[in-house]
Amino acid sequence: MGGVRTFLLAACILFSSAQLSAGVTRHYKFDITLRNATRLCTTKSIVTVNGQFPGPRIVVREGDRLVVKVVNHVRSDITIHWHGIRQVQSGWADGPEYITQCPIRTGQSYVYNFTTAGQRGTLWWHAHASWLRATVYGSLVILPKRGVPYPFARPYKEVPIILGEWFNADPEAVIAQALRTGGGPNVSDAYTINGLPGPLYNCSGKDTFKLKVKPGKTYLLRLINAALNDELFFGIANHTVTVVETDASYVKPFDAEALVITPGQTANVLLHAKPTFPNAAFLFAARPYATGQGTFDNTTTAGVLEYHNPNRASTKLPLLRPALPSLNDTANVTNFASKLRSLADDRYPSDVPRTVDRRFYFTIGLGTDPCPTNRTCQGPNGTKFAASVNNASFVFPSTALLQAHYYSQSNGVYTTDFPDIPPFPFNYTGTPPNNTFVSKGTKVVVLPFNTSVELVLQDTSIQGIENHPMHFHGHNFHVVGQGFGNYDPVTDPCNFNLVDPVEKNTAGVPVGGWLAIRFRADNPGAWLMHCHIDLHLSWGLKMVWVVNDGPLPNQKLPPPPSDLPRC
Ligand SMILES: *[C@@H]1O[C@H](CO)[C@@H](O)[C@H](O)[C@H]1NC(C)=O
Ligand SMILES: *[C@@H]1O[C@H](CO)[C@@H](O)[C@H](O)[C@H]1NC(C)=O
Ligand SMILES: *[C@@H]1O[C@H](CO)[C@@H](O)[C@H](O)[C@H]1NC(C)=O
Ligand SMILES: *[C@@H]1O[C@H](CO)[C@@H](O)[C@H](O)[C@H]1NC(C)=O
Ligand SMILES: *[C@@H]1O[C@H](CO)[C@@H](O)[C@H](O)[C@H]1NC(C)=O
Ligand SMILES: *[C@@H]1O[C@H](CO)[C@@H](O)[C@H](O)[C@H]1NC(C)=O
Ligand SMILES: *[C@@H]1O[C@H](CO)[C@@H](O)[C@H](O)[C@H]1NC(C)=O
Ligand SMILES: *[C@@H]1O[C@H](CO)[C@@H](O)[C@H](O)[C@H]1NC(C)=O
Ligand SMILES: *[C@@H]1O[C@H](CO)[C@@H](O)[C@H](O)[C@H]1NC(C)=O
Ligand SMILES: *[C@@H]1O[C@H](CO)[C@@H](O)[C@H](O)[C@H]1NC(C)=O
Ligand SMILES: *[C@@H]1O[C@H](CO)[C@@H](O)[C@H](O)[C@H]1NC(C)=O
Ligand SMILES: *[C@@H]1O[C@H](CO)[C@@H](O)[C@H](O)[C@H]1NC(C)=O
Ligand SMILES: [Cu+2]
Repeated sequence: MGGVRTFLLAACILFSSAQLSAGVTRHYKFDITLRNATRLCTTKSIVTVNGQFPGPRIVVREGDRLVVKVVNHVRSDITIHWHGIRQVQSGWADGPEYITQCPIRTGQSYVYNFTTAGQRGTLWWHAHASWLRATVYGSLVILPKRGVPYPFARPYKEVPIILGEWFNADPEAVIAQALRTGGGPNVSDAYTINGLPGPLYNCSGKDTFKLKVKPGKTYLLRLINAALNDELFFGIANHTVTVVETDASYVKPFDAEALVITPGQTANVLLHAKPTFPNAAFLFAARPYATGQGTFDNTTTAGVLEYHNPNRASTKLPLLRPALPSLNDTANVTNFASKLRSLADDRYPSDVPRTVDRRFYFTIGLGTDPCPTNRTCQGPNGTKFAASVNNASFVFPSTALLQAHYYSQSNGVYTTDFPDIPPFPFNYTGTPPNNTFVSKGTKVVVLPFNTSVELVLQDTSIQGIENHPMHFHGHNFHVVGQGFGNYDPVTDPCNFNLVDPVEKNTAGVPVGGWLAIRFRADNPGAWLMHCHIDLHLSWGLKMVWVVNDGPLPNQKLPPPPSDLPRC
């Protein structure tokens, strides 16, 4: 998609100088349509953008403005989220249904209009309504400004690699059935690389992503985990890669044989091709890091790394497989996470808050809802599965929360009593309490503009400990600490990293452990924080931070666009 390019008028003095940097406006049109797709010998109708799966690739430069007109031609309501985009003063373009907008109904359209100022790296976009992101996703690459180099050697080529999750069934029917019965959902049938399951599945050999490389060259792989419900290990046979960026923030480079990448995360890695033609081709593969109690899709997706040699038919070469960590190799995950450090140099300093205005302690995990009378339910002990933050299981309002906030009409839409700490203490990673029922509601935390926040996310053992990848909209956060067991507010802060903590928009809370993050609430709006495992999101593992306007003109949320969908 080329799109019209017009120069951005320096019209809006509401925007800070960083946002006014000379960028171009790039226009895209996203037509939400159905198409038939065949994988694993199963043909089915899928929801797509412009008939493409994966969806269109967006490549812009830092400072460019994106104007994307989304037109919904399918029966399902939809929204699009620009995952990792800060959306400073453009909260109306963030996308999560019933939080920043009502969904785009059949036949309706909505224009998402936002800048990429101050950001560079690999991000992505996806549907943020029900489970539609199973097929509605694509990469969003922000190149550095022209003339600004990467803080690593310039790669010969750049290759987006999107990991996905394929269901032979309709994903909408799968989550609908799970929510109705209260049990766990049917699992997916395959993982995919750029939409293709690869040769390790039956009836899939031709659906294999191939990456041809030249000896001696360096390739930048832009990895994205778009899978609905699974954290994944990724590795390439006989190659180590150098990790240089995660979640569109540069990191101190380090070598890895295998990566762990949670749903919602991205990672840029350098692949150094061998200096001479090897007598082999190499599989790169992804399979789950699984910590939950439920069943999961225990399969492996793979693509082929081929050295391009015009004198030799690569198909005859032996195909080597990577040795990925075992399914429950938490030590490997912890080791990988501990290596992630921000650059924290003169050019890319860390802006981790050194002082804290507000501290929060949130438990995250599963729980239960009672079974409706006269029904049988398939959750634990005949209940229904649920999930919560501080035992509050978030219920979508029937109108967009941000609109209610903007017009000061929260009454009947949301309440501001989200608890700062768990409502009843227990040994969070020990024996679960007898009563595992969650409380339901639409509760938010309200923060004055520019509050510096420290938040500890604590996994619980209710229905089993599990690694939860927590994603925050509208802000990046700094991971200042993590550990296993229950967080100790006296001793654990002594080990916090306030020098070069990694900056993320999505981070895994260790299985049976805790994660401490800091952020500055410098973006007025209503911002969802949630588990990026869509099943847990559907069960209620989400909450909202409302950040109030600041005193200055460039610290206020502008009025909603005139085409904002109505509920
Ligand atoms: C998908 O396939 C079905 C059955 O072959 C056909 O009726 C339908 O028109 C196709 N849909 C699209 C969007 O091509
Ligand atoms: C997008 O937003 C910018 C900044 O507010 C504004 O100048 C421009 O007119 C908007 N474009 C569209 C198509 O709405
Ligand atoms: C889930 O799996 C069960 C058992 O195989 C099957 O009967 C059911 O139709 C599946 N549900 C969906 C939504 O595909
Ligand atoms: C492939 O099909 C065979 C025969 O039907 C079956 O035994 C095997 O488990 C299948 N493998 C996978 C990965 O689905
Ligand atoms: C791949 O790695 C294996 C195990 O380390 C080694 O035996 C083999 O020689 C390597 N092959 C190539 C082509 O690099
Ligand atoms: C997952 O699959 C592997 C083989 O592919 C098998 O060895 C392992 O037992 C399976 N694990 C689970 C938990 O199903
Ligand atoms: C991982 O799984 C293996 C095989 O299922 C089991 O023996 C081992 O105890 C598990 N390790 C952990 C850390 O759970
Ligand atoms: C993680 O797994 C990879 C691939 O199996 C292995 O090379 C590496 O040594 C492991 N690291 C740790 C810390 O277990
Ligand atoms: C439950 O079923 C009983 C017997 O069939 C019926 O009398 C009762 O009204 C039902 N209750 C509800 C809430 O539907
Ligand atoms: C299910 O209920 C039984 C008896 O009421 C109880 O002993 C058991 O702990 C419960 N299990 C769970 C997973 O809640
Ligand atoms: C909490 O539970 C864990 C695991 O059973 C146990 O090791 C720990 O001692 C318990 N902590 C307290 C304070 O009881
Ligand atoms: C939980 O239930 C068990 C068995 O009914 C009982 O012995 C125990 O005291 C209960 N624990 C709490 C904290 O209520
Ligand atoms: Cu989760």
